[in-house]
Amino acid sequence: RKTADDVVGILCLLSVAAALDFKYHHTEELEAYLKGVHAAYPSLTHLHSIGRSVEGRDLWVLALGRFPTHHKIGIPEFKYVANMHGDETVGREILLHLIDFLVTSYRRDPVITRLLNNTRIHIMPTMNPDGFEATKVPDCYYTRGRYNKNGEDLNRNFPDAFENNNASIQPETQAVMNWIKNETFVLSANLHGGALVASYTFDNVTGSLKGYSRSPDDDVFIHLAKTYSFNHASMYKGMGCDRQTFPEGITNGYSWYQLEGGMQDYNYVWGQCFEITLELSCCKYPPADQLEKFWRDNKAALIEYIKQVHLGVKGQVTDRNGNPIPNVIVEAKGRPHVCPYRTNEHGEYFLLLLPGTYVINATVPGFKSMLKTVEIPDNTGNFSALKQDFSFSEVSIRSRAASCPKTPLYQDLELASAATKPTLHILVLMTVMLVAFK
Ligand SMILES: *[C@@H]1O[C@H](CO)[C@@H](O)[C@H](O)[C@H]1NC(C)=O
Ligand SMILES: *[C@@H]1O[C@H](CO)[C@@H](O)[C@H](O)[C@H]1NC(C)=O
Ligand SMILES: *[C@@H]1O[C@H](CO)[C@@H](O)[C@H](O)[C@H]1NC(C)=O
Ligand SMILES: *[C@@H]1O[C@H](CO)[C@@H](O)[C@H](O)[C@H]1NC(C)=O
Ligand SMILES: *[C@@H]1O[C@H](CO)[C@@H](O)[C@H](O)[C@H]1NC(C)=O
Ligand SMILES: CC(=O)N[C@H]1CO[C@H](CO)[C@@H](O)[C@@H]1O
Ligand SMILES: [Zn+2]
Repeated sequence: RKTADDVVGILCLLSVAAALDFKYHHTEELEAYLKGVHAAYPSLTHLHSIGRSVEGRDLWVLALGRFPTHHKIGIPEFKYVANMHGDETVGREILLHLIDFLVTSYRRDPVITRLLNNTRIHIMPTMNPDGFEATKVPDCYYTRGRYNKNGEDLNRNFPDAFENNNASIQPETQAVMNWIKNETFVLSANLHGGALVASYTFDNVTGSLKGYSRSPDDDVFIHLAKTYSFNHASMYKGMGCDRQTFPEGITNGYSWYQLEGGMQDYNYVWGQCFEITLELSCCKYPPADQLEKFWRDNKAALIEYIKQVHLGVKGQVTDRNGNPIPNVIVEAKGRPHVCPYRTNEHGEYFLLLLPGTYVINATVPGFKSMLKTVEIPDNTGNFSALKQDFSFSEVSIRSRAASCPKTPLYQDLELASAATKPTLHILVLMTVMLVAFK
């Protein structure tokens, strides 16, 4: 059943597809492409800038989904961010091809249709447009274009959970921090180049831990990283680059090398969002004639990874009258986050968990916790996490907003005394876990 709209859509689609060849898209071409996609698919996409770079370039985000302009209760938010290091360019281009693939597959491919009907996908092709434009001579190894215009490494620029990060927060970083605060992101990946591996949190540690910096959700992170590496054409083989090897194509961030102020730890600790870092090419800025192969090698992995946003359990916390309660602490027993995960303004929570039996604990401080045992199936293929709502028997109860400081949480632990900090036992537990798994 073809309507006039469809025909117009297809014509636009052809022109958009024709415009997207395998080459590098500089700022103007990138903007033209994103605007063209939005014009061709106005009800499936939402294009907005979340801020500006030091040199005033827009930080574009294209949101895709059945409800692209706003959050819908029960629909998880997913994001991909690329080109944070301006001279690492593969992610920037393959995200444009991912956009093309998603919009052209909607209502044609049943899996992509269900994915877009049940997920809101945010795509930021470049977080460092100034660094990209500053890279005049493509180089496989390293150029000044890695940094933003102020010479700051954006992946060392976020507040750090372990160490006071003294770097001054850059406009690009601040924009992403505001964006993370604005949306209930559940899952994310940060696309880099210069290696071939999927790396997961933590990147830093407290104390002098050797070898591995384990988060309470280590099993989930390993699953997420493997989902990418095993759906990639070769990452899972673990060959890496330059004789560097990574078994199964994954690594704990800290095991590989320690860094402070990275975006993935920030997402996990303060953003309630599980993020991994994907290193997609040995050569940071490869010739354009290799881009088609990079897209082919990553396409299935990019899609399978998005589906993982439907792992685990989600639901709403309400009072006796059915009114949602924001800021309720909802965590799986035995997996305390250093800064406890809380419900959003709609009283929603999302917890990424592998299949198994868990006790979910919903707590409004000052009230009795509600505990529910859930059996989580392997349901990512259903495009919905298990649903488990909580209804408190009181009315009009309030939970105060999270008071997670931007100062290093783990350092606080070392400095403060147990008597002065109410949240300290969680921190202690966390640290004990970190040390115990050493
Ligand atoms: C996706 O959503 C559209 C719009 O509501 C609907 O027409 C279509 O049936 C849905 N498709 C699937 C596979 O869920
Ligand atoms: C950061 O600043 C704090 C306070 O000014 C100082 O104590 C600390 O040593 C600094 N850290 C680094 C890594 O420079
Ligand atoms: C935050 O959300 C509001 C309301 O949807 C929107 O107007 C604003 O642009 C968003 N800001 C960012 C940084 O995403
Ligand atoms: C439930 O969570 C709250 C807040 O994090 C905590 O104080 C309480 O001990 C937890 N209850 C159980 C049984 O784990
Ligand atoms: C997927 O959804 C169908 C229909 O709602 C349900 O019967 C099935 O058990 C679900 N499968 C999983 C693995 O959750
Ligand atoms: C507490 C701790 O180990 N912090 C480290 C975080 O990473 C920075 C940068 O590598 C180190 O200087 C810190 O010691
Ligand atoms: Zn990088």
